[in-house]
Amino acid sequence: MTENSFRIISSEFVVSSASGKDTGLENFPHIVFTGRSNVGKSSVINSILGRKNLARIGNTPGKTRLINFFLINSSFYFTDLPGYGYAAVSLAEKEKWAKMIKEYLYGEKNIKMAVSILDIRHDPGEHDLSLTELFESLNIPHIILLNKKDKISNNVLTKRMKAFNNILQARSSASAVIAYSAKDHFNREKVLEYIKTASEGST
Ligand SMILES: Nc1nc2c(ncn2[C@@H]2O[C@H](COP(=O)(O)OP(=O)(O)OP(=O)(O)O)[C@@H](O)[C@H]2O)c(=O)[nH]1
Ligand SMILES: [Mg+2]
Repeated sequence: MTENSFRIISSEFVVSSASGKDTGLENFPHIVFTGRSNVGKSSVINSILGRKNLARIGNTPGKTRLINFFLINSSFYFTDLPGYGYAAVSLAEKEKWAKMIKEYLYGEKNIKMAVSILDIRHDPGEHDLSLTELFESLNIPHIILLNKKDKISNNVLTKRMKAFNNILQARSSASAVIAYSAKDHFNREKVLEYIKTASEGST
């Protein structure tokens, strides 16, 4: 890492909210993290920030029910969206989550980038794909992280990257598809490059 590299200097939890509205958030860029429940959103946020337990990591899928906002380097926000697709949650609850996420994505004008998190072992589901399409239609630049890379061999990694690129080609305009591990921080520096660009993002 060179001297002038972007670094995470500070990170703090700010607020849990259904929308981020009326919570006193500053007019700073937002970087949004999305993904199915249990895919490792909170773990990835902790890994990127170099924190052990800032974003709460749940053993119970579907634990994060509100949108969690974190202030990074006193100048931009990380947004941890509640995970979707957890089977044990009622339809009414799922619809409530979908409405909350959509209202935030459509309503918040400071969103500079979305980070979609998938499990590298599993193909993306319809919900994952429709979210990347939504980002595209809202002109939100996005990257895709294939998390839990530590759980597969390098041989399988090559196959999975190919499979993802084939599936995503048709449905996604993500700027990058990056294998990641929240456990051993594989590709953290690469992801920080994207975070840097988005957090400095001109409007
Ligand atoms: N081996 C491995 N385990 C991981 C990785 N990322 C997350 N996990 C584990 O996966 C489980 C779910 O992680 P969370 O970070 O809570 O997932 P989440 O997407 O925030 O889940 P919800 O908030 O419930 O939607 C935890 O047991 C984590 O320890 C990874 O890169 N490698
Ligand atoms: Mg979580």
